[in-house]
Amino acid sequence: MKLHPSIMCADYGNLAEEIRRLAAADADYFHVDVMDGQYVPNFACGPEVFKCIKKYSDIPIDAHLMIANPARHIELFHKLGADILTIHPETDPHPARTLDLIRGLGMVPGIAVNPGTSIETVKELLPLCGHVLAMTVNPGFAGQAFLPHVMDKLRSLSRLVEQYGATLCVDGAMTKELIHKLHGFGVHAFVLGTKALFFKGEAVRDYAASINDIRGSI
Ligand code: S6P
Ligand code: MG
Repeated sequence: MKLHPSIMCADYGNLAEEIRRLAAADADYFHVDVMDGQYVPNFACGPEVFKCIKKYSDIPIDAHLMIANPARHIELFHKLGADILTIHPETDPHPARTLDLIRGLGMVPGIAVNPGTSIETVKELLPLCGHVLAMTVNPGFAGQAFLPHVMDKLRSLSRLVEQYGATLCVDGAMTKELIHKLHGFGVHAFVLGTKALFFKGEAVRDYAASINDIRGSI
């Protein structure tokens, strides 16, 4: 099981220390949400965040591009050290070409599947992906409620993604309980946000204890 803490949920006033503590807590990847205020109604995680992660840890980066026309910026995110690079195919007129470009640069190409997107719409792209990010909230914000209608899709998607040898990762409103349930459906990677790791109101969050607790529950 791979756990991907979402860096946009960390304490930005203390980012270097947050990165060090998450790395020491045995996170598998840093999930970095890049938002452009155009494709989604929010802004998040520019190049400085990537540089900070690289400076303070050697944990690989899973970059989730919520930006219009992602093809324009693939080389930039390669230079910034992304290991997995996920695009939203509906923002790109030629997603198949962009996924090839990502693979050609040595990164793992990924697509995100929104709660309102059917599997049929993205099926042709699956053979080109190493990573499929199933959204269980609408992209744009952390801290939203889990959308239960996505559950059925996750079941079918997990079978299909496995067939193509890619990894299915679930993003949005994950809790320890949901992770347990989805693991039973064949999902093996999870983005950890406000409900699984970055709890509000805790003076110092114990990342190692939360991550151990999630791993132990499987
Ligand atoms: C949402 C974004 C996510 C959030 C993630 C974590 O647009 O793609 O990666 O950061 O959802 O937050 P939460 O609170 O939903 O678990
Ligand atoms: Mg994300």
